[in-house]
Amino acid sequence: MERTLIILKPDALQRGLAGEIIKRFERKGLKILGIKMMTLDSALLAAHYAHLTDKPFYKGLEEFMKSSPVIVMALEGYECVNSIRIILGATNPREAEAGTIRGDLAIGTGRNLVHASDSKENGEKEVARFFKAGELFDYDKSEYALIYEGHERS
Ligand code: DAT
Ligand code: MG
Repeated sequence: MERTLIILKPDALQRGLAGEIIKRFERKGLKILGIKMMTLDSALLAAHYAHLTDKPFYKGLEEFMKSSPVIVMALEGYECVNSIRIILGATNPREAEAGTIRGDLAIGTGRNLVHASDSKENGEKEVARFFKAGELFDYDKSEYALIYEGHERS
């Protein structure tokens, strides 16, 4: 199954929205493989946001992401990368659909609450970048039988 790296950014923690956001992923039926709190440093951010380091807003993005701790999560689910991006909504929260995390809870592009991987390949890479092997848990989720058809969970 696919994996996605989620980061609940400093604004999510500062605004007390961590539970609200995690709830939305849990009720979808996604499995939490790993979850922890950490502080991000410049080197990790430069690797994570390598596609953005030459953008004019990068310095501000880096400072913001270092401004307080974040919660990182590794989530698993069938074709979950795309479903999570749909739950998250557009990068610019003012263009995000109502019902999405960003559409419901955010306004500023640079304060859009959550990161989620944007492809299956990046999901694998990003989970490996943020989690050590011992921090990811391999376990059966009993509700899988109710959430998936057999071929989807094999
Ligand atoms: P996403 O987070 O939806 O995957 P992205 O990878 O293009 O979007 O950008 C990463 C983050 O960088 C984004 O969540 C917020 C910030 N960002 C992107 N474009 C921005 C802009 N034009 N102004 C300010 N921050 C921006
Ligand atoms: Mg992105």
